[in-house]
Amino acid sequence: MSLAALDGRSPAFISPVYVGVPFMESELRSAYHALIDEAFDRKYLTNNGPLVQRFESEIAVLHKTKYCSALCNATIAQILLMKAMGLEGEVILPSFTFIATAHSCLWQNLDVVFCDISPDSLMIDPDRVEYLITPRTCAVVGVHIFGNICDVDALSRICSRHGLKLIFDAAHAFNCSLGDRTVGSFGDGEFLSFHATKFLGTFEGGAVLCKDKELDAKIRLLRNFGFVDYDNVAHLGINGKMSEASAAMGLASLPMIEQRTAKLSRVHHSYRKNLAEIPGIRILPVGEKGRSNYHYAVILVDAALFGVSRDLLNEILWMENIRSRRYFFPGCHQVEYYGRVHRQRSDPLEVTEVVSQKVLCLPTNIDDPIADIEKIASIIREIHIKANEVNKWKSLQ
Ligand code: T4K
Repeated sequence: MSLAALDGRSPAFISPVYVGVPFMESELRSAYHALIDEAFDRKYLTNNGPLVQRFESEIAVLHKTKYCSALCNATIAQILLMKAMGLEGEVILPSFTFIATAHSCLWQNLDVVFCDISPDSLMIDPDRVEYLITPRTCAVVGVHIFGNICDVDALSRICSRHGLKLIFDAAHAFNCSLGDRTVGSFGDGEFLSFHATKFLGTFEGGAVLCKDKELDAKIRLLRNFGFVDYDNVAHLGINGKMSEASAAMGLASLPMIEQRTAKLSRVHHSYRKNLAEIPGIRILPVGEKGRSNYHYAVILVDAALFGVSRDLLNEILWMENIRSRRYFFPGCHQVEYYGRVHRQRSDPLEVTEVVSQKVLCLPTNIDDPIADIEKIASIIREIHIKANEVNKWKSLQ
């Protein structure tokens, strides 16, 4: 097989294949239009409308939790959750996450203390959390990444021992579980993302899931400027509301979750099978401890064994129109803003730094889960076989 980079042939895929391409089933389009027609007829487009309320109750039932407040995105969901909890001081969180998890803490005037991750799960390492707790620590934020669930039991034990709030960023964990315990039942509060690139997208959107009535009520006040009555503003709120258009997209998408999961599970297992024999490529296992939505296919590239660095592999894949992504590189502690402005106390983050140099997300929502993945895997295999030529090509650039 030839490579576009070496042989100058056209890319293996005519159109780019992306990580994070939204689901666009034909049934989704018609169901969405029907719900939007309802909103047009009602002339009610936002401010806790009937579609938002329906969406909230369906999400709460699916996640077997008591309360769900729908919001404009997951970043605002995290900020409002932390504000409603009245957090002050330091928050312990992984650096290996999307930047929004850390930024939300700073928006709430909290100091971030980055904690290392476990090399197997790529999620916050509870053993490291314990070392980072000080009298200023008020909360721990775990991030359930790539469709897997954090070590929630160890984190719960640590947080109850030290009187800390426990929050989970469940942006990647829609409808995921640990055994028979579903997201929505962990910690003091969790939040989902319904961004367009997520398993269930509402253009933009997010939600807080919790079991505490007062916490939910507070978030509802905060998302609506802090109004407690028509003319009475009792809190420093913000506009964090979800629109009816977003809720319509969410409601239209809910009947698709089984077929999406089945497709993505086929994709994941196809990647596992096709990449298994390639030296230096490890595919992150998902769904081994419970239900996953299989939305991410993540590989870790050992450059010494594979023969080519993760970054060069990424570059060559892009030349084939395979738009792989380096989620999450660099770790939050290494992005320019955090280096310049926030010289925070932190764990040494050795695992985070190694993992963020190796990780690469491959496209999952693709047209043909079997043929397309065989093609992507054979390109990756070819890059390994032709490692010397590929490295030479790069050195001549
Ligand atoms: N916590 C975690 C762990 C998260 O991963 C995220 C978000 C959050 C919190 C915060 O959630 P939100 O506040 O966003 O609800 C994307 C998403 O924008 C972001 O939501 C997501 N995580 C992150 C992992 O990915 P970018 O900056 O990489 O997006 P972008 O524009 O490069 O798009 C990614 C790929 O998706 C592209 O290759 C093209 C494709 N795409 C994108 C869009 C928007 C499409 O094909 N169609 C589209 O409409 O952040």
